[in-house]
This record gives sequence, C-alpha cells and structure tokens, in this order.
Amino acid sequence: MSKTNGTNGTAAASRFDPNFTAAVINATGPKANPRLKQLVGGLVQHLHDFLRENEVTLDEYFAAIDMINRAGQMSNAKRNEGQLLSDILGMESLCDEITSTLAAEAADQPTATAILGPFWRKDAPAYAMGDSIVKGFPDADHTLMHGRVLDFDTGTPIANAEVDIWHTAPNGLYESQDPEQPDMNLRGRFHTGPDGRYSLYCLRPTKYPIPDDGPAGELLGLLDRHPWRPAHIHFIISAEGYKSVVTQIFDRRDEHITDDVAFAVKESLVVDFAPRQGDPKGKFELEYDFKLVSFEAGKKYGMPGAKNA
Ligand code: MBD
Ligand code: FE
Repeated sequence: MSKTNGTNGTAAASRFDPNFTAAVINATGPKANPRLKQLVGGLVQHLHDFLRENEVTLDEYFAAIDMINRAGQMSNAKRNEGQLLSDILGMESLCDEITSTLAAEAADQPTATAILGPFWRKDAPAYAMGDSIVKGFPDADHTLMHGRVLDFDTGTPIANAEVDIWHTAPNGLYESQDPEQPDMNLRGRFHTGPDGRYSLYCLRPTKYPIPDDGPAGELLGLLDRHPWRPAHIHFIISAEGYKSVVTQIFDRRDEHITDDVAFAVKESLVVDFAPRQGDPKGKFELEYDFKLVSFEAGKKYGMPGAKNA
C-alpha cells in the first residue's frame, strides 16, 4: 500500500495502530465532568486523526509545541499571544458564530403568527375537552393534539383561552369547498381548563393545491409557479387580556415545507407528529404549546394593538 493522501488516518485503512486513539480516550475515568470528557475525547480523536492523515513527524510536532510554549511565555496582562494565534486561525470567530447561533435558537419567543388564509369561518362549533372535530374519514390519520396556552412573559397557564382550529379533509378540501362534507366539519373551538390545557382530536393534515379555477390559479400559471401548500393546520388562539395569535402549524415531513405557495412557513411552526400506540381514536399525537403576550406586557414591547390601560 502506498503512502500518499489523507486517507491513511481512517480507522479501516490506517497503517498505524488502530486501537491507540480509543485507548487514550477511554483512559478517562467515570468521575470526569461529562462536558469535559466530551470535549477532550473529541479533541483527542481529531488531533490523532490529523497527525495520522498528515503523517506528522516528531520534528514537526516539537516545532508546534515550541511555538505554543513561546506564545505562553510571551503572554501577560498586556499581551495575549494565545488568543492572537486562535484569532488568525479563525477559531475565536467560529466560536463566536456558534455561541450567537445557540443563543438565538434558545431565545424563547411568543408563538409566531402566520396568515389567516381564505378559509376561516366564524362561529365554528364549540367542543368539550378531548372531542374530535372530524366527522367521517375513519381510515385517515386521526391525531390527538394537546398542550397548553401560556402567558409568554410569566409562563403561567391561561385558563379559558380559546383554540379555534380548522384544516382540510384528506382530499385537500375545506368543508366549505366540499359538498360531500357535513357543515363545519374539521372546524372547532376549544377552551383551556384551569391548568391552561387543551386537548382535541383532528387529522394529521395533507398537502394540497390551492384552487386554480380563478385569477390566482391563472396568475400562478402565467408565473410558472406550482399551486401547493404544505400540510398545515390553522389556529386562532385568543384569551381575555391577551393579543390573539393567528397562526398555522406545518408538518415537517411535507415535501412542500420549503416552497409553500403562500410563503407562510416559519421554523418555529414546523412540527413533528409522533406515532401514538394503543388509542383507537388516534394514530398520531402532537403536543404544542401556544404562548400569548398580554396587553399589559405588550406595552413594554411597544406591541401594536396593546391597549393603554
Ligand atoms: C389555504 O388553505 C390557505 O391556508 C392559504 C393561506 C391560502 C390558500 C389556501
Ligand atoms: Fe389553509
């Protein structure tokens, strides 16, 4: 086997002791801090791979050690040579990007809004906790959806909040478009209990093309655009003293999640339906909390629509 490119470091192909790196990593004892164990283990793995892939010799290695020692010896309260080295290798900038990305992802937000669309109807039937909005479709993907409505600022559950929900049948039609469905099918209004919880049965939604028999369809055709909306469920969440949220949730598995004809998808509204076992009423389950901003707290954000008390 010839000594050539960077593949020498891979475990299978290596000409060097295949057990060596694992032995070093596994020397870490059980009482080591788990994060430290992860970091040092990963560092050893990458360093060893680097040394093998580049077939670093002892002369090269000692030159690097000497450079690190000189950087340390030169550093003091007025001079930080170690950091300067890390900066010119891009490492501090990369950690900066990682840190700010994690912070942005972790930051809690009120429930994001999404467009109302043309198919909301007022006065959908009021249902009791745990009821189903589905009439018919025994073989469809019935889903238990549940969660809480929370005050965004305090995290407190909101009692008697209204969850107004509507979605299409598996044929992609809202009941108002479909003479085959009973009036107000797949629409309903639920109210949270004292613990802020709601619970209902609906269907796992289906992607569908928006109606193409009018000017909207005509324009899509002229623009060479497709008519598909990703599978979604609509909601209006409202509660006394809170700004209502008009929104939609989207099924992550949908092929149109990245090219919604109505451009409404936001990452925080993309959900994963979980399979549900042992429930004759539902094959899937979805837990989702809605977070509302109170008019009181909204004043401090300059929230549009916040009433001045
Ligand atoms: C829909 O079902 C919808 O939700 C939107 C926003 C546009 C067209 C059809
Ligand atoms: Fe819709």
